[in-house]
Amino acid sequence: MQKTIDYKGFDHELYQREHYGSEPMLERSSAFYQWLDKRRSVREFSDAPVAKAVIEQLIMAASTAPSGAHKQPWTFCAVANPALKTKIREAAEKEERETYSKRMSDRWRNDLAPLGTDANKPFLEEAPWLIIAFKRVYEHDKQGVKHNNYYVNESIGIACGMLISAIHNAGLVTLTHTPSPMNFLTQVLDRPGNERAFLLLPVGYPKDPVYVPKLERKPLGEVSVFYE
Ligand code: IYR
Repeated sequence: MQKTIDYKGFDHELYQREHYGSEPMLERSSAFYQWLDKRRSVREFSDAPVAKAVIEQLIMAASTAPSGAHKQPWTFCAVANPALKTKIREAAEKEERETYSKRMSDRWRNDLAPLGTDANKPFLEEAPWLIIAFKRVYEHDKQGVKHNNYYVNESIGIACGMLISAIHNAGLVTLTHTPSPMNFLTQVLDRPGNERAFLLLPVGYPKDPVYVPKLERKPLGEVSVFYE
């Protein structure tokens, strides 16, 4: 078997799939679901450190995500610097105070009540790392010409999902924090004009003990329709 072939003028390499019989396939699928089902958004963190080498692997895992035309239109900024975390917390809480008091509808505030969230975001200083995912809307080519990336929201959304799974796999916790508007992160982290903040994920160990809202996930019948 050839390892590489030419396909329409471009190199293609042999894809080595994983082989499972039907029983192990079902067993693995069920075990994976049950393991993912244990993941919870945790809002209270221990300040115990997490090695930079771990964060690097989490970001590499996220960056394996499929993306439009394989442009990988993302930059993950990992912040451990305490002064920067304080700056981010102050700016985020300023926006969140506006959001919770003025921008949110009563209905939205009521929907959030069971989660116990408010404008205070101590996890932005307590978690040892903050990973901020920036989407890269366009790139400059060698001549300095702008080229838009493709399916940027879909691509970075998938990458963030994979990052969240990688964090869970490491035995660490996170939550999806979405201060709105998020453009203060461009200034605080000195990002270039083609990047827009998409999602902020604090990463670390949970406070011990920690409690999370008692939630039910929708059953299969409510989230799927099968056409056979
Ligand atoms: N962005 C705010 C508010 C918030 C909104 C939703 I929808 C949530 O599920 C949780 C929080 C925040 O990050 O607190």
